[in-house]
Amino acid sequence: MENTGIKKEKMMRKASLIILVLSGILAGCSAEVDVAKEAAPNAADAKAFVAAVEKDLTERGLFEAQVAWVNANFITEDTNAIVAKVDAEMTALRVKYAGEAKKYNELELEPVLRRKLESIKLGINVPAPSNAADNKEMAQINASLSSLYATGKDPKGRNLGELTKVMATSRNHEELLEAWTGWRTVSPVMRDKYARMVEIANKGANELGYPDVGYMWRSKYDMPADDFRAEADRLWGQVKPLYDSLQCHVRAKLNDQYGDDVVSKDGPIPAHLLGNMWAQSWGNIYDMVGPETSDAGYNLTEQLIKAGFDEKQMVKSGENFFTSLGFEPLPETFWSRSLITKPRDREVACHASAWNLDSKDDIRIKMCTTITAEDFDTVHHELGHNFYQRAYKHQDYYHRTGANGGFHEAIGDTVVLSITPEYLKQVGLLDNVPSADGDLGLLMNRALEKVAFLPFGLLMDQWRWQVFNGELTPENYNKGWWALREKYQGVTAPVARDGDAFDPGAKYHIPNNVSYTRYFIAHILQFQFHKAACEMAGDTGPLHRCTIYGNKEVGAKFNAMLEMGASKPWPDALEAFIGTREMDGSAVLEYFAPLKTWLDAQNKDRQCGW
Ligand code: X8Z
Ligand code: ZN
Repeated sequence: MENTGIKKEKMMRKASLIILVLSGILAGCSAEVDVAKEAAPNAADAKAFVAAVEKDLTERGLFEAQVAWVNANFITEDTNAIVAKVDAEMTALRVKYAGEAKKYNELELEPVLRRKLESIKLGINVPAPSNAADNKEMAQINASLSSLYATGKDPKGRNLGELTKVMATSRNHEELLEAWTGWRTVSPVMRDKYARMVEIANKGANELGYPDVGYMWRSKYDMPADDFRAEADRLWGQVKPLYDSLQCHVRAKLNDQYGDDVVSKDGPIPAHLLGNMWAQSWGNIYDMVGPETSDAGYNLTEQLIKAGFDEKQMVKSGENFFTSLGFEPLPETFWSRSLITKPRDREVACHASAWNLDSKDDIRIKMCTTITAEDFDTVHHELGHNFYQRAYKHQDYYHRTGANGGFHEAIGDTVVLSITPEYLKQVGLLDNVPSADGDLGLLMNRALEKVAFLPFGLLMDQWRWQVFNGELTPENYNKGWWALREKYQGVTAPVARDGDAFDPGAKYHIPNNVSYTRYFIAHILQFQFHKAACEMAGDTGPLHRCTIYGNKEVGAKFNAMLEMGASKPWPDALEAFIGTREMDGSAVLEYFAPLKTWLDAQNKDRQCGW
């Protein structure tokens, strides 16, 4: 695993040491003193080290990504074994570099270099200890968890795509419960593996000098880990009153639909009734909870079907939005290499993702697209990742990522906020733009997706932070999970959970170790981006009617932020686009202000809270 650039650098350092020792002897002073002096590395050494690491990881990154791509597109015992082997090798290499980076801890260095040295450690998502056996075991566990999730089936043999459809469309609570509990049969087998992974990864974090893995994840926001926790809480505090109003109204409508035996009037909402497998976004129950007097008058899923859209057209439509902003079209290889339609005859990881394999132009998405409004949004979400990746491709290795994780998740979503009726009419997906009478309906639709998501976006990592710091032990994993679901979302398990249940494992990002606070942050940032973009465009109407479609001037400013990647701390990137350096939930509140007034009027005689 030794890398040639670093080997050369070491040899040169040895040679200069010999020269120095010799010159010391010639000068008649003590060789030991000079050796000690020269052994301490200087800023130039640190710079050369970082450059060599960046070069090496860039070169090896292509193969690592190809292996991961093949596995995710063709899941078998063999590709799981291959991915585990490469993962273990790459983790060992990264851990070795992180250990070497410690040499430069005491040096006074320019901020960019110091930040890159920090990234050498923090860039390891789940670190392993230097001990090879633990590293290998963890890589095998991770490949296995990932594969268990991707290939999971309920007792009737239904996959997640089929169960998702039931959750979205059924209004029969028994059928919903069966799908909900059915999917959760895939995860009990994950629990012990997950617990062992936590143990090994924490050992790895300790070797790198961190108290636990959760602390590492919170350290990726250009501020101390504890400050970031407080920042996330502050943002949640800003938007919580809006969420609470939505939860209260939705609960009352579900109570009307299903009755007191299924949904109480004052407790948490059973998790199987919200139109989504994880109750994380609720757009699919609009028909039951939307304002009766203010319907936007269209259903995007129906419009897409009516227009005869196929999977590729869904993606083409997303590309067209980005090119309208002045971005270059996707390369030909995007179309020949992406996975857009679920294959019939092999196991793939259907959870949508966006890739850049060579850190240049080999951008691709992988998703089992359905012709639904939900996936129309997801297509734009994924392309946001790809256009970001391509915009920052000229940056150095450690800067080829989002300003923070939340930025990466917010780019495509910002475009989604521009999918307005006015836009849909322009691209031929809608005949008539609804009048202002439909505004509450439009806002409710958006709130069911975006506001409902906020507490879920936060609690996923609240759970993991407690798991990684040892507050939650494996016997309490599931109890702790439901305590957080109830606390933040006001959502409860629809049936008592078995002792062996491991419900967090039934959500993609847990078995795949994808940190999740990024999505919470993105759901704040995208409204800040949208508001600023609409101001730049000179749009003076309500935010939910503003679209930046076709606006090349806004596109150029957006691109300027994207091109920066992570080359500067995120407040600089934010300032470059919107002129302020703070994350702020008030853009969310402004966007939904008319809906909040309406919700509070609806809730006037209801007992809110849970
Ligand atoms: O995982 C995703 C994307 C890929 S980064 C499809 N999202 C989160 C989820 O599905 O749970 C997007 C929204 C939240
Ligand atoms: Zn994403």
